[in-house]
Amino acid sequence: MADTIFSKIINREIDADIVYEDDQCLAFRDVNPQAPLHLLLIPRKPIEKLADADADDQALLGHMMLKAGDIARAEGYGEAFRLVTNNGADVGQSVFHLHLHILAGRSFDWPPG
Ligand code: IU
Repeated sequence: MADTIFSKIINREIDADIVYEDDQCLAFRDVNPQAPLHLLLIPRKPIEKLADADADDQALLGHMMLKAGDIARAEGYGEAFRLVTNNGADVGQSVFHLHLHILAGRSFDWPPG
């Protein structure tokens, strides 16, 4: 997988406002927030998108889902947040390192646009 801006954030080659990290993942504030809370939660492991994860990644993905809730709670939005992952350019993925958008702090439409 090619290096992305997110691998540079993981490697501390560029700055980001990191709000959480552990040995498997980290979360930082999106530079172009779409809601009062807009974080990106990424695995340290370079996986381009969700569909490229495999059975070996089961524990990692479960860990990230649970951490997303923990992080939203720590940010004060534990009862109402949205998780989004764009899987592929056709649905809006622009950075090809798997990431969960954690969004909260306003109402959201359904279905999403
Ligand atoms: P997407 O699902 O791949 O479209 O989301 C990529 C997100 O990464 C998007 O919300 C950008 O604002 C965000 N982002 C960032 O936070 N920092 C960066 O340096 C770059 C993109 I490039």
